[in-house]
Amino acid sequence: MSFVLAVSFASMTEHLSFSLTHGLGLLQLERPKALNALSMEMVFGLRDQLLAWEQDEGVREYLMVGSLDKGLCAGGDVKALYAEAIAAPKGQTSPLTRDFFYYEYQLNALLSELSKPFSVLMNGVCMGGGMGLAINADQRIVSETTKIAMPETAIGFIPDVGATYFLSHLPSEAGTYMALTGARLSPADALAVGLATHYVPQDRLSDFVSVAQADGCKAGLERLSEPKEAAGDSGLADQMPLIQRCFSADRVSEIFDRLAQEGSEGAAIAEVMQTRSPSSMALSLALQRNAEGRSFKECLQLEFNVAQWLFDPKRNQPSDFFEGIRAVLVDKDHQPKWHPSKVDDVTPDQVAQALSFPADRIAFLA
Ligand code: QUE
Repeated sequence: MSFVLAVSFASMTEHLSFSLTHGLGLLQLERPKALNALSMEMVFGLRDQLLAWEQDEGVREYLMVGSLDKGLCAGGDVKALYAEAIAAPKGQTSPLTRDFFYYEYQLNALLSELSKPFSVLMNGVCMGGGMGLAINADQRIVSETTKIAMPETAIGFIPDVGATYFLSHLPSEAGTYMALTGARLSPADALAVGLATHYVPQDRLSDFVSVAQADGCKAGLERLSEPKEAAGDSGLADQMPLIQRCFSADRVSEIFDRLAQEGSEGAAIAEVMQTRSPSSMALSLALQRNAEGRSFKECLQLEFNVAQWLFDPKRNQPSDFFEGIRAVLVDKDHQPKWHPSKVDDVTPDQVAQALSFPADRIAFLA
């Protein structure tokens, strides 16, 4: 993709490019072979460019884009974390298991406090860490290719990057459902629950970027967006009553009991949850319930506590996180061995310890 216009600034670092045209600061993720999976270097690159542009009066607004073909971002580069972790000496953790999340969450917080309008194209894959980049944009633009999810319980992790905040604010327990199951939302679903704000058809996205670069994102939306109805019907909206009934419970086992009362629709959801890490589900549910009254940054800190608890070598427990990455992304056998393997064996004491784990306080930038 190339944008040919009066470019007053352009730079490229590995897997990112930035340009400034007519006051629009364009931030582009360029790591298509890894679905724009976010490395620590990409986190630093985005941080430094945003901090510079925050101080630059020539920048009026921001637009973040990924690959117009493949999507915004598949999440954090968890394969790199896995590679570092298995290379570390026994009983030790690699620094990346702290640093990656620390700086990723710091970036998520910075994105929540930008002083200029911020738009993002959420076409294609927009999952996990990709949602952390997008969720605080003022204009969150989906197309018919959009696939949104917080899929971390499938790899033994927890919905992070502020999901404790933004999922807990969704209507009718939709966020609890997303957090525990990792359900994939369609563009219509995302618009229905408010995770997205605008719809621009896929074949107009490159025109949108061109118009935005010439006349700003507002003009781009005025000329090229369609009403939300153009995204079609939301399957999630239809399931909302069931989701509200089942996912309002405060224990995972109770959610399973309620799903069992709901016929085939409940059974299909329970079947997905049977494949997820029991610890991840228990921790995710606790995080969702602990979000009430907390700020976005407080939620990020809680997630950081839990993440660091998961990696704490002193627990002497095999990590569901590395087992999940192995099973889903490395060996791809899709047969993770979770510890514990049953939801009833995750104790309330463990969950409480995880949320109050004494991880470093994140020094937020803004
Ligand atoms: C759950 C996840 C992730 C996932 C798959 C899951 C995740 C993530 C990736 C991913 C995808 C493509 C890549 C890559 C990572 O997949 O967080 O490096 O090239 O980043 O089921 O949470």
